[in-house]
Amino acid sequence: MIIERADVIVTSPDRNFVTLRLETSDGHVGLGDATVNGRELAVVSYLRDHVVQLLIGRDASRIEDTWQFLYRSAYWRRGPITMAAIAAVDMALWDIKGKAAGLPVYQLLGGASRTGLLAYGHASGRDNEELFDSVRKHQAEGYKAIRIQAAVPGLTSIYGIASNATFEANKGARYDHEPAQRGAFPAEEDWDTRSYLRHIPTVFEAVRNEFGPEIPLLHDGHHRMTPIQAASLGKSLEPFDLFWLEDLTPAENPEALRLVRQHTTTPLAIGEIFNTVWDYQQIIREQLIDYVRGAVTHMGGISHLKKTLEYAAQYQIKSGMHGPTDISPVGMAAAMHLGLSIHNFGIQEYMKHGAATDSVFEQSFTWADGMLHPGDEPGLGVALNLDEAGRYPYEQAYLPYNRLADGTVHDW
Ligand code: CS2
Ligand code: MG
Repeated sequence: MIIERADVIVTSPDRNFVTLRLETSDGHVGLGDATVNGRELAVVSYLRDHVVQLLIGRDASRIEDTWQFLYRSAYWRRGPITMAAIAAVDMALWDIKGKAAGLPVYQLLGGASRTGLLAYGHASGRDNEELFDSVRKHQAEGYKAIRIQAAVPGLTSIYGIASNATFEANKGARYDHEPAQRGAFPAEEDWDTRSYLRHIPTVFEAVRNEFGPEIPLLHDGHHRMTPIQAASLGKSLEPFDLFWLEDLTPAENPEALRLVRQHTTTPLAIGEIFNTVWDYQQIIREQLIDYVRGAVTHMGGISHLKKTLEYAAQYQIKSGMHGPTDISPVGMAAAMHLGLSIHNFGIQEYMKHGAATDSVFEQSFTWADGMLHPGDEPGLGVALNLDEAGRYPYEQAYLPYNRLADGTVHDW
């Protein structure tokens, strides 16, 4: 099972995706997701210019050895670009191993630990009425757990909220900048943490009054608070029994969560921009979080995220893998196989991809009654339609950024 061919495919059906496609001497094809939202071509270069030639002629069955070789031989370790490139190779090799064995990848990882994966979707609205519509739309699509993001009075545009046109088009199932906005410069939004902290508890109170106590509710703070502000938010949301509060403080200082923990029992999730187990080491050991947000795509692949989650399991910390649409269908499939097999699965984020994306990536996962299942096709269960992929060339796109009222650039 020798790797004979390695191609990096960039396609932009609803958004940009970077996919590594490996072919072996015995005819197996393996796919890996290497998409880093807004910085896609950096990973393309890392793979095409530095990795592909190292793969040709290697034994495709040696997944762990290939991971260690790519990680340790580069000298420059960690970081989103390196770890997404390694992730793509790792995913593609698991895909090939599954195909060679005639088994879905979750069987190679130990088999199913559950019947399906509880998934959450993203509801948003400019006011409570719109937000309720968006929650109802998600419930009608089967979602049993829902992330709640709301506009803040006085702020004209904030991330995660659908504006007029977007809301009308999809009842809040997609928001502005989802997918990232195509163009040569990022859009600018505004931000004010004090207004946000005043407003958000009123939104959760209204949602609980409307939808009752049972539905698991989540919220994302997008790294915008100081530790004491984050502590205050966690405390003020305690009466509304959140499933988790995500990314409250900037990820560079994970020990900031110590202070948040001292003040609130609201469960905490972090790590969608983390790349290795070392980013998590301290906050797992000190039990400063409840959910690991890392994506297979950004955490060095199935092999490395599995190790991270097994370390987390020793501390009763569960998975909450990142799953917005910038995780490609290949990355989502990898998350589903891993999530199905580990003991400490928590929840899976799931934003549906668009029709064009689904035509490029033929998928075999199922979505029923609020639960995902990767299916039983050998490997990851995703096929890349190269003709369709070729119809959607790369287009530059950026996530937005935000400024305070006085013009200061704020945290993402
Ligand atoms: C978000 C993402 O899904 C989430 O929790 O934080 O939408 C995030 O903004 C994008 O994935 C950025 O690439
Ligand atoms: Mg997030």
